[in-house]
Amino acid sequence: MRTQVAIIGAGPAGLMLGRLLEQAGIDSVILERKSAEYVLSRIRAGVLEQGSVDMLRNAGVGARMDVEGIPHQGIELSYDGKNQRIDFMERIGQQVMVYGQTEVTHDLMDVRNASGAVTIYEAEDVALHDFDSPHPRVTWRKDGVAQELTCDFIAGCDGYHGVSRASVPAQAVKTFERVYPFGWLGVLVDQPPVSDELIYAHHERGFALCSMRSHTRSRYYVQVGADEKVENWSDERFWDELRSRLNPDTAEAMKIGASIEKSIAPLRSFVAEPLRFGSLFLAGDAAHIVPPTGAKGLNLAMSDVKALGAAMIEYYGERSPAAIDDYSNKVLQRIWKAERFSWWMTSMMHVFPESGTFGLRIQQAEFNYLAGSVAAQQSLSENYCGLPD
Ligand code: FAS
Ligand code: PHB
Repeated sequence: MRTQVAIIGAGPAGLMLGRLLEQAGIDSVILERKSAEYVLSRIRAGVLEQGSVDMLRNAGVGARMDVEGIPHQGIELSYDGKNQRIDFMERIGQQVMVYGQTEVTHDLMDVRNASGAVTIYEAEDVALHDFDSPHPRVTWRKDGVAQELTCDFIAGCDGYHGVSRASVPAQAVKTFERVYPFGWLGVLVDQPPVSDELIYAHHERGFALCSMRSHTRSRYYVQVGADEKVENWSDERFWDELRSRLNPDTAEAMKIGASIEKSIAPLRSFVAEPLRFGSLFLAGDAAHIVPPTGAKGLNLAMSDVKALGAAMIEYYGERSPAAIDDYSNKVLQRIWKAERFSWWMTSMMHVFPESGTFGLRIQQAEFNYLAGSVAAQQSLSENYCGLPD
């Protein structure tokens, strides 16, 4: 097989990149190790920055989001029972869109299927070859039959545990990582959200988040130990723990029910540098990971492929390598700013037992400064709603 761009991974990064290239008449093949059903079964992000909303609309994939998505003009922070609303619209005149990653992925899959572009699901043992040359190759097995794809570029959109970054010689890539001593236990439930907006809560028992997917489906999280196991958490235990971390009125108003999904996500901050290795480019979670506190993960993946897609379109259109040569430096600027914000929000809102009483006072001071400062609320707002590209 032959294509212009081989894309590894059919998550939001790979699918959006494929769409941007297809709109420019550039051929791509996506290789995904799981089935489409499995990819859609993973419950991930819930909040889209305006930049991601614009990308979906410009890619002709925004119609369902514009009907089912819920614009949000602020969030609620709850700190040991004290509430503080951050009004994005009042502070910076912007908003975000609540529309689940599952739906984004579904919409991107549908438009790719309709275009006839090739996506190979359940591709086994994907391997990257000769990306240090202008003639890279990808091999895999499908139904036991060995396959090969030759291409001009490989886009590694295969997430943190993917094969792309792992294929780069260790001495060629520098990694930066912080692993947090806790994870997020998340529950999806078909009950109306407890609040019109997201509630990020700090409590001495741990962080909690009240989010949603629609007016009838909610998404809730509690901070749990890094070694916690989901099988230790009955629905009843989860609801009791969640409500114990929220202010009494919110806890009282919460509508609980049987979980339709329950999982624990580990939290880490991670960046690989650089993000280009000859004909191989890394984008999305293959390149970086942020703790979900700042709702940046999916949005960073989108901004990565916006830059990578534009660079590849420039290369094929003008035969200019300028933008592909600048890709890594360009996106790393924005990646590190999102890493900073996600680390900052995680540091303020979670319980870090090892930080002691001094650490707790610093967290309280951080929140009190935020509650009393328009400038601080503007800063949180512009980071949460999305910094400029
Ligand atoms: P993805 O991981 O989504 O997609 C990579 C794809 O590559 C997958 O489909 C995978 O199967 C495939 N792949 C992997 N290895 C392969 C191989 N060898 N060959 C072929 N294909 C391969 N972000 C938020 O903003 N908010 C959240 O609440 C949030 N919650 C999260 C919870 C969890 C458990 C995880 C893991 C992440 C969460 N994230 C969240 C971040 C998440 O949304 C990512 O940022 C987003 O999925 C990034 O998209 P991709 O880069 O496309 O990577
Ligand atoms: C979610 O709805 O899954 C969600 C929302 C905001 C976050 C993290 C997760 O910061």
